[in-house]
Amino acid sequence: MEDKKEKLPSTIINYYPGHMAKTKRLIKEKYNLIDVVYEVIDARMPKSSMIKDIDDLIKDKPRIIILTKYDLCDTKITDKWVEYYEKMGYHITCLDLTKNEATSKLVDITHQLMNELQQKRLDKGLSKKDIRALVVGVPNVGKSTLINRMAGKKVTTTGNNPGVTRNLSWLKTNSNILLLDSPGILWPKLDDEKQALNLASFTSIPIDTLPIDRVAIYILGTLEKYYPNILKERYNINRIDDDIIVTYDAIGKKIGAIISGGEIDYDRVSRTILEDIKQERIKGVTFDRIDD
Ligand SMILES: Nc1nc2c(ncn2[C@@H]2O[C@H](COP(=O)(O)OP(=O)(O)OP(=O)(O)O)[C@@H](O)[C@H]2O)c(=O)[nH]1
Ligand SMILES: [Mg+2]
Repeated sequence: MEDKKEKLPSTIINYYPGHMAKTKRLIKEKYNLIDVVYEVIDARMPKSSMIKDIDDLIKDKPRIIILTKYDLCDTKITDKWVEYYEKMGYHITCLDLTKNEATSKLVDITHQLMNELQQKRLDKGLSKKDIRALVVGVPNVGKSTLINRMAGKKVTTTGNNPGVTRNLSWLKTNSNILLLDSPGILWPKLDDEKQALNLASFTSIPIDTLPIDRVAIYILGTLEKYYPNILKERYNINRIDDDIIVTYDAIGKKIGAIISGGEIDYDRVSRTILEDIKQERIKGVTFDRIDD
């Protein structure tokens, strides 16, 4: 365990599969058709799940930031981020997409933002147009789930893994808004270590992109720092030791991750921690902090 910790790779992660570059190219081709951009981010990582070079891609198009998975976040912290982005002048809305009524506020904001454009058309004697919105974001944040909600039925595939959507496609909703679903995108070099670890913690990059124990140790450290009670309750441990390995051992014993000779199966402990976030057994957490 200790050995592995010392052999950490450099913090630059080259995870940028070809389909992401292709997606950006296709978005640029469709740029002129797009009226508004829905930038979907995960409420548990309001900073880390923002696409780094998004401005290059969408330039001056009107943008609405959508924080999904609001049901899984620490609302106290995430609400501070919402205020922060609002102060910066962004339009922003939080959604729990497990609930049906979720998207009506977003529809209202969209039509408000498009009011001027529609009015110009009416002034010219044209009819109102269907609004075309690009739905964009890092992998697995809920872009396709949002579209299905807005369509009121399953029109695009979803799944709890990064890289489920593979093509760009226009999909109809009930509210005069056409949505362009797009595959999750990142940028060529994930050179911010904390951002990469957050993306890995919440399944926005594949599990094998970073060493799994590196991610699990980061999750444990973050839970210890901000959410010790969630950590204690989840693994039924009474106290948290300063030495993270002691915590690892305690969790290993509680979940029965023991290999022959009574050693702790650290790999299994790491996988369990990641899986517990993925399967929503650890929730009520937000890892990004404004003053970090
Ligand atoms: N609890 C909860 N789960 C959500 C929410 N939104 C999406 N999910 C889940 O998140 C997972 C990913 O959703 P998708 O809609 O496939 O994500 P995506 O952004 O389209 O992902 P890619 O196409 O892989 O980039 C699925 O398991 C969804 O059920 C939400 O608001 N709350
Ligand atoms: Mg998708």
